[in-house]
Amino acid sequence: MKLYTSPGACSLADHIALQWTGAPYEAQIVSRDERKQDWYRALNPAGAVPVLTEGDWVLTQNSAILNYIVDKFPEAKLGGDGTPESRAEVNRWLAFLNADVHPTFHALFGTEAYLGPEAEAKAKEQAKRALHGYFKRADAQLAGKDWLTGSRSVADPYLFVVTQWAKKTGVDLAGMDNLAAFDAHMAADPGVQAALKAEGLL
Ligand SMILES: N[C@@H](CCC(=O)N[C@@H](CS)C(=O)NCC(=O)O)C(=O)O
Repeated sequence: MKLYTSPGACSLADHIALQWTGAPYEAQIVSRDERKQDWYRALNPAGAVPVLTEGDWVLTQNSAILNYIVDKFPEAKLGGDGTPESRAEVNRWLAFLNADVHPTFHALFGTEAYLGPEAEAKAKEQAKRALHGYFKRADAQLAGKDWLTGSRSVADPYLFVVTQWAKKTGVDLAGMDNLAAFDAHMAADPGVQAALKAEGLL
């Protein structure tokens, strides 16, 4: 199994999840330039990470890859506590992270520069406001918990990744003490540290 990842991108979530499984895998770091090349576009026409391959089989889309890791390595228990309800909770938070939180960062990563400086600044401001609300929801969910859904799951590394983006882009996380505690214990986790090291981030 091989994961294509770029340093600190959403694919870091898959990288951490693979570390947590304890199973053998290969991680290939791909640069922005490499993602534009034909060989990479053949794997993912979108030119995006993550991509996961198993022999000739190619899987894209972060939530699909994270769910595949859950199903492929059931002994790692990264998809809830075994009940359909807890699995649904993991998927609820994955959807929140992948469909709500992640795309809201686009404005902060400069994808709206085509709008011109004034509209872009407004888009950034609006994105920061929306993200503040999203992170407050995650902070409330983490009250009294070490992990988003109570037990360690594939949603946790995704939250960790977007929290790093929030810190870098100046999203207001003040007073979100549960999120800060989560961020600190994730940063101290050996699997997280191994993935960060492999991506040249530690
Ligand atoms: N819907 C895709 C989005 C993936 C995505 O946004 N990947 C970013 C990194 S976090 C990327 O590779 N962007 C480069 C690009 O799209 O050219 C998924 O969930 O996997």
